[in-house]
Amino acid sequence: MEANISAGKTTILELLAASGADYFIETEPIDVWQNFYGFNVLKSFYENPESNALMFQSLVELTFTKASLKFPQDKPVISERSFETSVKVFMELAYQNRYIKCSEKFLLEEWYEVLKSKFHIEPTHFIYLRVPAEVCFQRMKKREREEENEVVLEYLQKIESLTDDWLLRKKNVSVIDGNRTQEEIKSEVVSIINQIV
Ligand code: DCP
Repeated sequence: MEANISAGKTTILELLAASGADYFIETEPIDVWQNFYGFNVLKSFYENPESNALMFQSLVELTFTKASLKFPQDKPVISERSFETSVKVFMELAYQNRYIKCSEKFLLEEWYEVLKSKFHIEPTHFIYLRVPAEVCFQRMKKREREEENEVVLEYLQKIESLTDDWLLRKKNVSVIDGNRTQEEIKSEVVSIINQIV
C-alpha cells in the first residue's frame, strides 16, 4: 500500500487487521528507524539530510528486506510501502534535493537489484491511496510526530509528484481516492485484494 506521508496507510491497515481477514499485514517499522541501537535515524535524517539520507535509506532497505524474510507463502501479504518506493520516490527525491550523491543513488539502486533477485520484495500489485499533499500536510501537522516538525508542504508535493510519475503509469496499480471515508477505503482495499487473490 502506497501513499504520501500521513495519508492514513496505517489506519487502513489496522482496520484490515481488525476485520479478521486472513492476511499477513506488514506495517513500517518506524520504531526501529527511531531506535536503531539507540540512534534515532529518522530524526537524524530530517535534522541533517545531507549527512544522514544515505544512512536512513540504507536502514529502510535493510528493514524491508528483513521483513520480507518473514512473509508467508500461503496468504496475501499486505505491506505498508515497498522497497521500490524507497528507490523510486525517497531516494530519487534525496538525490534531486542533493541529500545524496549520484554514486550513492547508484549504490542503493544496485543493492535493490541484488536483493530483488533473492528475496520476495517486489509487490505483485500496488494499492495507491491517493490523498492530496495539502491534506497530508494538515494531518502531519496535527499528528505532531516529533521527527517531522520541519517537513514543509513542498516536500510532500514532491513526494506526490514522484509517486504519481512512478505509479500512475504502471499496469498493476489500483488507485483509491483517499478523500473517501476510512470504511469505504477499507472495503475497496478488500475488494481489490479479493480480485487479485
Ligand atoms: N520515509 C522516508 N523514506 C522511506 C520511507 C519512509 O523518508 N523510504 C519517512 C517518511 C516519514 C516516515 O518515514 O517521515 C514514515 O513514513 P510513512 O509516510 O510511510 O508513514 P506514515 O506514518 O506517515 O504513514 P501514514 O500516516 O499514511 O500511516
